Amino acid sequence: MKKRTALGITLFGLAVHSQAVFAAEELNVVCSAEQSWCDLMVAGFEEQTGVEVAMVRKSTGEALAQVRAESKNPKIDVWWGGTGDPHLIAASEGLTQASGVDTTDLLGWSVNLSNISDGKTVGIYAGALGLAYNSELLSEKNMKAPACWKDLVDVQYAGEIQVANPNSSGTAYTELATFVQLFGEDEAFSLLADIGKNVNQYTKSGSAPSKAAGRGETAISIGFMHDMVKLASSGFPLVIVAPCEGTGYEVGAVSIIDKAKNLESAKKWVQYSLDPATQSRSVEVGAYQVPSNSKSTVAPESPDLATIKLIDYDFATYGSTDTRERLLSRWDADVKNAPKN
Ligand code: S7P
Repeated sequence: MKKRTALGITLFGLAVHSQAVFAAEELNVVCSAEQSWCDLMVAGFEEQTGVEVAMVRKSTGEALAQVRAESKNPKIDVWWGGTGDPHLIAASEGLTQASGVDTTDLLGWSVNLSNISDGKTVGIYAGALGLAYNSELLSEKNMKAPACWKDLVDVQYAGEIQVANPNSSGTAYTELATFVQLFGEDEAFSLLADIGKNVNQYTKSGSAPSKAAGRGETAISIGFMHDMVKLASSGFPLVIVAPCEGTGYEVGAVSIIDKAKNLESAKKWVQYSLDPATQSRSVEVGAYQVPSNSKSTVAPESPDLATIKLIDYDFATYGSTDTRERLLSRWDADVKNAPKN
């Protein structure tokens, strides 16, 4: 009887021990890039580390809203992808923490984000903003091809332009911040309101307008050129335009959430997402952003940022809470709710 008890205790001890050894590490990720890229990143990470990842895809503004709402008890460990400004805002509000990652091989625009945020976010890719038009629809409707931002106010484009809402979309916030930097705030808002007269829909997601243009549901879209390249190289009749006045760009980012419950796995993710081997895989899903690690392979399809007239985008200013809140309130009042006539 005594013997059986001793054996029972030993077996119980073994069971507890093996549970501890085999309990899988976990990681909760909010991903603000395209779904196919998010899925590829998760599969690669699970394979490489054995960590089990639960991932949800959200537009950048929505991801920021979730991180803010859960600040006392975060469900997310790491936020990967999406434009850098909201990542910088999260950092300045104390919602993210430094990852301690080595930035030696990273390009200047990536390290810039890290410097502004005391290491709480870092750049993973870059991409320029532009226009695309559906060439078949344009010739069918006898419309001229736009070459500049200001061309978009022309009445010939009434109901033919689609762009996202900057409250939810990082892409559209980049557009808003770009207009303010290019034209000055008052002119930017009057231009956006005039273009708004031709807008058929403000979408939630930043890549939706170019997908709609590809399918011929709208003639013109505003968005990131790399998203347009993906559609054009899949056979959609899209022509991509770098606007004549110049344009802004994004630095996509990765951040570890403050009080992350799976901190070690989150750090592994940041490391993994900056690794040239990981970054070079983005072409597998047609993600043509420029990668941030100087040792990563740049796809030949990626828009060459050196040949595009880029503004000197002020990430510190446009990635601050005050500026973003003020510009979004004004956009709601002056652009979204502006009369169409
Ligand atoms: O992965 C494509 C991409 O354009 O999506 C991100 C974008 O911020 C997420 O979409 P929203 O505009 O809806 O927030 C970009 O960072 C990225 O390049």
